Amino acid sequence: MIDMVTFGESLVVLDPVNLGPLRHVQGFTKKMAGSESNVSIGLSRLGHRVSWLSRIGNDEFGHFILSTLRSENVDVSRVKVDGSAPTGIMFKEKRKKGQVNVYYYRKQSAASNLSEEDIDEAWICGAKLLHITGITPALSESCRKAIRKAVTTARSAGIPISFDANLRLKLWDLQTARETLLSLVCESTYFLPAYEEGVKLSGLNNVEKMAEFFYRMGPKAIVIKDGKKGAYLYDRDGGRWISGFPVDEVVDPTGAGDAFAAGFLSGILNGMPHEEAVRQGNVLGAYAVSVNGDWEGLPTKTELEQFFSTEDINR
Ligand code: KDG
Repeated sequence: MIDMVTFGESLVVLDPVNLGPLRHVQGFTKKMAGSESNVSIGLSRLGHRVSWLSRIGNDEFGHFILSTLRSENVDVSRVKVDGSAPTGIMFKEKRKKGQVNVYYYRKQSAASNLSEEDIDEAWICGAKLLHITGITPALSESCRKAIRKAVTTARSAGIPISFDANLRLKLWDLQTARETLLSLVCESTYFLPAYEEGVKLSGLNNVEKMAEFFYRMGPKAIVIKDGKKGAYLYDRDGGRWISGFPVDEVVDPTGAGDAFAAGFLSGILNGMPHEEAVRQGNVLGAYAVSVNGDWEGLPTKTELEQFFSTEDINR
C-alpha cells in the first residue's frame, strides 16, 4: 500500500550563483522545487512509499523533474506529459544570506491544467494519507476542482488529509485565498500553517487563539510552524509549544515547511504521538534550511536515527 499520495505543481528553479538583485546575477544553477514534491522526497528518504501526480510539459524541464523524482524513489507513474503547455519556472533571488525572494513564470503552465479527470479515486483510496497544499487551488479553476474531488474522495473513504496552507499571495488575492483555504481546513485532519499564514487566514495574532480557531473548524490536530521557536501543537489535549532545533546557519529557508510536513507525516504514518511527530518535523525543518535548495538537505532514515540517538545521549 502507498503511504501518501499528493499532487501539485513542480517547477524548475533557477538558483542564482551570487547574492544581489537578479539584474546583476551572473548565472544560475538548475534545480527543482514544488511544495508537494518536496514533501514526497522527504517521506521517500525516510523509507515511505509515495506517489506524486502532476502535469508537466513535454519539454526538457519536465523530463528533468520526472527523472529527479524517480531518482528519489517517488512514484511518478500517474504524471501526465502535456504537450500543449510548458513546465513552470521559478527564479530565486538572494539579496542577502538566508533570505530568498521568488519570481514565478508559471501562468498557463502544464500543471495549471490539472483537473478533476486527473484525480483517480482508486489512486487516493489505495493510500494511507492524502497531502494537499494551498498552492494547488491558487493555480486555476480546474486545479480547484481537482482538489475538491481529491478531498471529497478521501473523506468518503476515511483517508486522513494533511493540509499545508502554503499561502502564496503572488498567485491570488487574500480574500479568495481565505475563502478557499478555510473551507479546506474544515475538511482536513491535520492543518499545518506557518504562523504568518495563520494570522492572515484567521485574522488573529495570538498563537493559542489562532490554533483554537482552526481546531474548532474540525481538524484532529493543528500545528502552527514558527521558525526557530519551533511549532505550536493543538489537539484534544490542548495547546503546547514543541521547541525547534538550533541550526548553525540558515542557508536557504525555502522548503522548511515542506520538510516539517515530511517529518511530521512520517511520524504520523509510523504511529507516533502528535508531540513526537511535531518534534521530528522540527528536526527535518532544521536539516532543510541548512543546505541550499528546497529539499536537497533532507535526511535519510539512517541519518535521522543517528541524529536522534545523539540527541538522546545529549539530553
Ligand atoms: O514550500 C516551498 C515552495 O514554495 C517551493 O518549492 C516552490 O512550490 C513552490 C511554489 O509554488 O511556491
